[in-house]
Amino acid sequence: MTSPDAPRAILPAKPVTIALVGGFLGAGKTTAIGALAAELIQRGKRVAVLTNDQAAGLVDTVLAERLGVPVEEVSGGCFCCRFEDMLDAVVRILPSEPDILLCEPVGSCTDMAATVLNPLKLFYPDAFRLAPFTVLADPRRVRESVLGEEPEPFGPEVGYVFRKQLEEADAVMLSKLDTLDHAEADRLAARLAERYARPVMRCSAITDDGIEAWATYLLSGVPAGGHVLADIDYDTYATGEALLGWLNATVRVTSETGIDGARLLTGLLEAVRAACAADGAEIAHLKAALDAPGAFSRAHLTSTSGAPALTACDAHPREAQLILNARIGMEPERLRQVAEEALRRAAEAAGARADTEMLRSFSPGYPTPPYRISGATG
Ligand SMILES: Nc1nc2c(ncn2[C@@H]2O[C@H](COP(=O)(O)OP(=O)(O)O)[C@@H](O)[C@H]2O)c(=O)[nH]1
Ligand SMILES: [Mg+2]
Repeated sequence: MTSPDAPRAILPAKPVTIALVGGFLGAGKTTAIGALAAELIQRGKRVAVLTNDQAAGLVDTVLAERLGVPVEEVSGGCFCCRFEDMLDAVVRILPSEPDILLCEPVGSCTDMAATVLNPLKLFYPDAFRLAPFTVLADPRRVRESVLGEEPEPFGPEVGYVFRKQLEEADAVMLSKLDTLDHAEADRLAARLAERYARPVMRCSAITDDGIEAWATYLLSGVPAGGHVLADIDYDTYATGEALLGWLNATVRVTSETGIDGARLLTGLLEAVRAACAADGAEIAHLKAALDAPGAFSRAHLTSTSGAPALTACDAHPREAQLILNARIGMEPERLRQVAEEALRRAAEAAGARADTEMLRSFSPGYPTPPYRISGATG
């Protein structure tokens, strides 16, 4: 049954489980979704993925497509503000008859329980089963924004968004477990459990530690969306989001002698990182992918003080598409300059030509979700 007030009718052949995997920018959502998808597929489940961003041109979509499962992208705003676009994307993916749809909301968004989970529950009680809402927490950001043990690099309003994300989780997932020793993992998990009074799980999407237990939990029938934010201040939330500069670019890269993906991507991220360090701007997530038939490389950075994490292939294609996504505590216009200069320099150093096809830089606008249902929906 579809509720008469539902924005549109959705009637899958059988109910689809929807699992929202939230968390701040760079927390490890896309990587964890990849590991979770592999685990679910091994259990005989049909998996599909929904990616989401403020603008088109997503590294995450390319990464999700590489999982070999059906993928749809919702761009132009978060699931909450683009609820009907999210429904359209779900409808597009239904012909693949997924058992479970893994959805990654924009990492600067919160209030998902009220604006996405509750509307889904209310409007589509028979079309969807909601898996518990997992919110991933990067250990470093926990120390900064929950425990106050390190300075908050983006300022208090972004810290507010980070804490609201955890506050509405059905379960908190301490991510990047492989980067912690046992004592530190125990300490952070205990502090999170004490503060948020709900299950705290741990995982590493690199070693697969904790992924099996997470899959079992998601399929366990535990109720979802039980922690709607009662007192969210949208002005503070909007200020936090607007402090982040956003940039999505797609660039055609060519080289007669072949493109060295590792060199190009490392050079690109290093150049952006150096400019951020000079400006005192913190990187939330900077990611780039170089995509050509039979040749795929990618690199990420999740802080200005880190070194790029690179996964590169040996092939040197003559032509490739470069996708650059940056979410940085920097004015969008400055971010555009930094990215353009970094692209120019990295291409030159790699002996390649870079032609920008699309480049957008902006700050996310005030969140205006069309549906906000704060009461119990049964
Ligand atoms: N060490 C470690 N790094 C991880 C893990 N999961 C993700 N990462 C890295 O963290 C960065 C951001 O990951 P991503 O999944 O794109 O984060 P998202 O923005 O939350 O989707 C990438 O460099 C990943 O390789 C993990 O379990 N362990
Ligand atoms: Mg992601």
